[in-house]
Amino acid sequence: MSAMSLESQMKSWGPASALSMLIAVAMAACSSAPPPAPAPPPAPPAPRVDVREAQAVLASASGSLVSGKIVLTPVPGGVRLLGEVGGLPKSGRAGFHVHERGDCSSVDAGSAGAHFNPTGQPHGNAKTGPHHAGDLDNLIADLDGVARVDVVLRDVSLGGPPNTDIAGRALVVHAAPDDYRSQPAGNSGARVACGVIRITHQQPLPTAAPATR
Ligand SMILES: [Cu+2]
Ligand SMILES: [Zn+2]
Repeated sequence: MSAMSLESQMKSWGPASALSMLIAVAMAACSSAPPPAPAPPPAPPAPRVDVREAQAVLASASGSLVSGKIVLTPVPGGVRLLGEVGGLPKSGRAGFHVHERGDCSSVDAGSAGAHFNPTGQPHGNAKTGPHHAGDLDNLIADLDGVARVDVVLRDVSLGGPPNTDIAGRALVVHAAPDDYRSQPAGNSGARVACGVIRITHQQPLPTAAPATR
């Protein structure tokens, strides 16, 4: 196409065509503008887990022959303890508590600390009045010195808020029965077995927003 013919063609477009070109250019500029920045994602929530089971393997302490294993599972209103403790006095009774520290390392299990007591209550009977959250009924041994445990400890959790969570604390068996009255521990004597409550089955709970990293 010659210069002459291009010039004549541009003249033939007229003002209307020039306006169309301007609009087209303006629209192209609009469509190529960057999209607005997306809103920042919400902060990821704290990780949560659903604890299905924990176990405490009770090893002898204070030179005793007492040992056992307790499986702990969440139930409505508390935690169920199921298992056996052996090596107890035949047909005897023995104090049994959740203690506040999951540390059974000392020979007399003194490392497990006091009874789990997040609400500042006196020691007592879990069935009949004020008591530590970790207070349990005495173990009752059979003629072979074996106590079968199947009890629900109320108002505690596995993996719940720190003031209810017994995971990572210790189960302790004593040489003597708990009188459910004497302070601070029911006069139940030496600690003859101790086991840390360890989570064995758990799974993440779904969160409101997917993790961003
Ligand atoms: Cu105790
Ligand atoms: Zn107590």
